[in-house]
Amino acid sequence: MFAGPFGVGLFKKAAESGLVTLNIRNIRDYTHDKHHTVDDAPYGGGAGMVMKPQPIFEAVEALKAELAAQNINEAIPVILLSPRGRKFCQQMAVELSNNAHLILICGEYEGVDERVSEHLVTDEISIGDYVLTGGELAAMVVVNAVSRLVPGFLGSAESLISESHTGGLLEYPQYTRPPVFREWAVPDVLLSGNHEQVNKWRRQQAVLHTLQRRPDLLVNADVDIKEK
Ligand code: 6GU
Repeated sequence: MFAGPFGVGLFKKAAESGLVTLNIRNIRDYTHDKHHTVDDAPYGGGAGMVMKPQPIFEAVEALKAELAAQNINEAIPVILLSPRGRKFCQQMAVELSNNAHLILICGEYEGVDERVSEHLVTDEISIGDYVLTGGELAAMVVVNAVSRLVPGFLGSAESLISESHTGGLLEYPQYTRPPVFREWAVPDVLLSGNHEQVNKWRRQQAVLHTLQRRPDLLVNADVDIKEK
């Protein structure tokens, strides 16, 4: 599943240059029985299966041992992707990007033995209020959002400054050539060459778009009294 999204574009480039490394493990490789069993029926009954603690603990311990062998001994966040987790946001991506290493565990919706949450995991993350069949796509979302914040990942650091969710506002609208497309003209101010007016317009548009589409963001956004 991971080969596709991480085998193209900026991530591929960053991986090739050694800026980011993805080290994917299959939980089944850490089982000890003939059938490589990773789940079992829930105690107390009920539908679905529960992921066993042993293969998950051993997979994480193996990763930590490999890092220790490379003299990497800092505390490494161990994150369980689960619909029960804290809702992922840009602020969390920024915080996670300050770690040199992260361990992500892809849970399954039916559940993971609670001892994983209690004794192995340092944080549980969900990517939104909807249900996926497993944590893999969520892990890819987290890896993508965090990786692009690694210095050098993006071509220009500028694209990080004005993008949506940085500063709590949505990004202002962008236009490119042609100046008139199907009779829809680019706003005059953007063609004026007046950078002060352009910046003022962009700021107003960012506030306006946020008000119209995501008023919830304005509560914590970086807006002054006049903009409020
Ligand atoms: Cl992290 N896992 C699953 N299975 N579903 C989700 C999710 C995670 N985040 C949102 N929905």
